[in-house]
Amino acid sequence: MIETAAAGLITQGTVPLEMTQTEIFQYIQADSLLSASLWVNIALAGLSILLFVYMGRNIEDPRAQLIFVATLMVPLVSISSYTGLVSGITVGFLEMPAGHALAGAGTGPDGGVFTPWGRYLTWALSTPMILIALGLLAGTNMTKLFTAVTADIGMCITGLAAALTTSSYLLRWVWYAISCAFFVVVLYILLAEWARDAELAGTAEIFNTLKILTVVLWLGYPIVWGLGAEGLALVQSPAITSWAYSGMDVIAKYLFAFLLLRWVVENEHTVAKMASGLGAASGSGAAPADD
Ligand code: RET
Repeated sequence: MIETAAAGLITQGTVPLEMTQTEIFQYIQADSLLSASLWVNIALAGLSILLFVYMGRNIEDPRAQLIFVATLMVPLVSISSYTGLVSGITVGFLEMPAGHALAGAGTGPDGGVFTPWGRYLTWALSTPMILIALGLLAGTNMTKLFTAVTADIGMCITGLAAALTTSSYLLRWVWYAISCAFFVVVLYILLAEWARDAELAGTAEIFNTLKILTVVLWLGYPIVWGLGAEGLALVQSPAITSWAYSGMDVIAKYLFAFLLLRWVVENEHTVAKMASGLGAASGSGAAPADD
């Protein structure tokens, strides 16, 4: 009974059971352009971890330390994410539904489309860390931080749903639209709320640099998804799509983190002077004791 149900799922293309993990691993290694896009990030994430630990060795202010820890989590999640991808654990070949340009015509076995679903899943851990670091830098309050982080997790998980949907082409785009709606919330907080908070907190200069870098790069992700094999399939090569994500990751994660941490090291006193806790900018946090 269970076996019949499972066989049914497989023929509908719902579960990527056509290839073993070893075969997926070998598929990735055989495509040197594709595997290079993953190995490069493993190497850069490793170097970033070492560099950031070194940079943060003398930081003493708790708020600056929290920014460091959140930022350090970004390459830590990244190295795990890319190791999962390169070893084939978090990659599948999914049969696209009717209406999709690659229905039955992907590069995998039986025309399955290369789906690195681990990317979308691990973004749900790494992108909140980026936002927490940015929010702390802007002196945001708890409400805005909570809203940004939860909307961001919503964006990643519904993006994952879009990538995994094989029952209906329309439904893939419905999930995509829901994910974009969450993304709009994140963009609003970054561009409007935190930009204003950072002015009050005295961190506007570095915040604005990081805000522009973040907004411009993050906009690239839904564009790559939309144009790549999982979306409209205008670009069909898994390697090119993977390089697009990997390239954006290098700037959105490692360069972003480096710029932020370098600033925190040089301006620890500014961070320390922000009121303790969240809400430093709006004055809604507890006022520091006057003793
Ligand atoms: C998806 C597809 C669905 C629509 C939207 C997306 C946005 C993804 C973003 C990802 C950012 C990732 C980063 C990772 C760093 O570790 C899921 C591609 C809106 C914005 C910065």
